[in-house]
Amino acid sequence: MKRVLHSAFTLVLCLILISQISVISFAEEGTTSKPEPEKIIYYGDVNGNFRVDTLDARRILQFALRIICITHHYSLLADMNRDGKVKAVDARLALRTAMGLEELVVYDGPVGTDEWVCVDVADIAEPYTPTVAGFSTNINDESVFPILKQLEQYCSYFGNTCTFYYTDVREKYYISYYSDRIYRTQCSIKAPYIKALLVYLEENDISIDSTIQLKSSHCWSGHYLNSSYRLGSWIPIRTVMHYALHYSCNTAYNCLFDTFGADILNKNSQRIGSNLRLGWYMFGENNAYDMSKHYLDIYRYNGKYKDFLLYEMEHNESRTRIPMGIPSGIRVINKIGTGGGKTLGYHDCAVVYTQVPYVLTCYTSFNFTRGSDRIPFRNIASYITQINQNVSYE
Ligand SMILES: [Ca+2]
Ligand SMILES: [Ca+2]
Repeated sequence: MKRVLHSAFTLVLCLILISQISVISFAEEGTTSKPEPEKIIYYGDVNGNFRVDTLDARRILQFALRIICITHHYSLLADMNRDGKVKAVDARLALRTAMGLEELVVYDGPVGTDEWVCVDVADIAEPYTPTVAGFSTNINDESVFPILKQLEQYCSYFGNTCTFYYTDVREKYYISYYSDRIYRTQCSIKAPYIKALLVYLEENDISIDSTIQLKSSHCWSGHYLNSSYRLGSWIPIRTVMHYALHYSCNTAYNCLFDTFGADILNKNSQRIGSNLRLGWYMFGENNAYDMSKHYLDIYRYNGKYKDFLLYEMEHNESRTRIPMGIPSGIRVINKIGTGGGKTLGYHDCAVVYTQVPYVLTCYTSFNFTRGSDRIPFRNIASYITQINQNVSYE
């Protein structure tokens, strides 16, 4: 959407500019008598007066937008950048030429015919127009339109119980499905928190092998750290992080959160432009769009503990959602989130290392007691991978 708006904005700006300058040049033409120009044909002269002025730029823009037709001969002259097509960029170049910002270029091609031509519809790249509510994208690469259509239809089965946000790590493209819908983060918060904490440790010269104490207030029943260590034990930070990422152990995460606090994450959220904030409680609320910023941040993390973080996220024991939708041989790091009751949330957030890697954050309110509800994650990941691998990044 952003790109479409941007190009529409550029065109409108261009039109305003052209109309304003035309008025000025008319006024000037009316008050002075210019000498007859030499009879040289230049690129951009689409009305045969041997000059390139704002009237020419306007005609080229109107032609490129399919508002008017011009003769075949003038369509050859209108191709300012000589790419074989007449588009808004040619009108912009003609305008710059008229304003003296570009050199006049003598036309050296063949003389065209007097036949009237119009811009072919196929030459205008139409943006993809979704039909399913909640679905949006800025992809206008026609080669992936059929897969986008399938993904969109697939999403329509779930209504807004499923949300996701996709972007490649260059942030050139996005696909969003209800990605502004708010959920409890569940355990998908643990990887962003630990990434922020690793930066904090490095900046404050705290060793990842220094120890923190396991207290009774940290303990969640049925979670791993408290069944492996006695209360009051001093445990290396590295080990506590391993439990939080590998087993998604709430006791381990609580031990880190209680020791180091919420600000570590909140400051990082502010830095990367995410609205996610934690208060007294170690889980927060946000949406798939904001969470994608945190996983992009994990992808971009290049600090001392990068290998540790990526290893733990690649070898965690919950790999049945997004990772199972990715062809083998492609590296995937992920962190799931699962919770029931009033704060129902069944999520997975991943970085997928395709040729141009991407982030997929999938937030849902699926019923986590049904194993079959993992399958949509895999299907969405599969569609997204095909799209990511087939769009042009030029
Ligand atoms: Ca002219
Ligand atoms: Ca052109």
